Amino acid sequence: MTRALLLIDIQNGFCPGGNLPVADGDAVVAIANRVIEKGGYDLVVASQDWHPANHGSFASQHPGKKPFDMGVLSGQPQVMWPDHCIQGTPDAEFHPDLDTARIDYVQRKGENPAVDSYSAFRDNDKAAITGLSDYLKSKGVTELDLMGLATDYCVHFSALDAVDMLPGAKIRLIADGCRGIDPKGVEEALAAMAHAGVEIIDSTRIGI
Ligand code: VGL
Ligand code: ZN
Repeated sequence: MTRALLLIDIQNGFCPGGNLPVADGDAVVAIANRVIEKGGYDLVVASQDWHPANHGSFASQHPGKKPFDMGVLSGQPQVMWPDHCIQGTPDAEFHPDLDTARIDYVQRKGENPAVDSYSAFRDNDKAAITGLSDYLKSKGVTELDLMGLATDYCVHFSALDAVDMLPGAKIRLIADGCRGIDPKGVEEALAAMAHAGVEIIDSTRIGI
């Protein structure tokens, strides 16, 4: 049994004061640190939203669009986001209080301006994968716990891809270690993850 923890996008950009803040997003940092310390994981991995300044998910790249309008990217409906997590800026850094010393592998994503990548495992159009599934398979990961930001976007699609791309592995969502953008979206995401076979747990179950 090889147990891994996947921390999704615990970055300044998704915390209060960031460019795409998730309400109470910074509340997940203390939970992440406790889970890292007490969880007894063999591996800790983290994803990092890492966009070029001209990323096609940014409303700023689409004349007439405002942040949170709908548009199209790579042939799919796409939320037009405010500019966020631009490579090399403080907005893209991990939250300063996150215990990054324990992170074994960082998966950057969203680098191709022509497609968004909510999932840490592959682009939204599923055409290109990141290195994360190969990395976790090379380590023989049989259990993956995940948590982070945002529940209804990057956590949601990372969890579904984990089920799909790590066949046979047990996937668990640490629900209290996540915060979302839209309450209705969070509810739907939790239902979709549970339906896909993701076990929904509470961080208080970790390390006791
Ligand atoms: C995310 C929207 C755009 C996320 C990333 O981390 O959930 N959401 N980019
Ligand atoms: Zn993004």
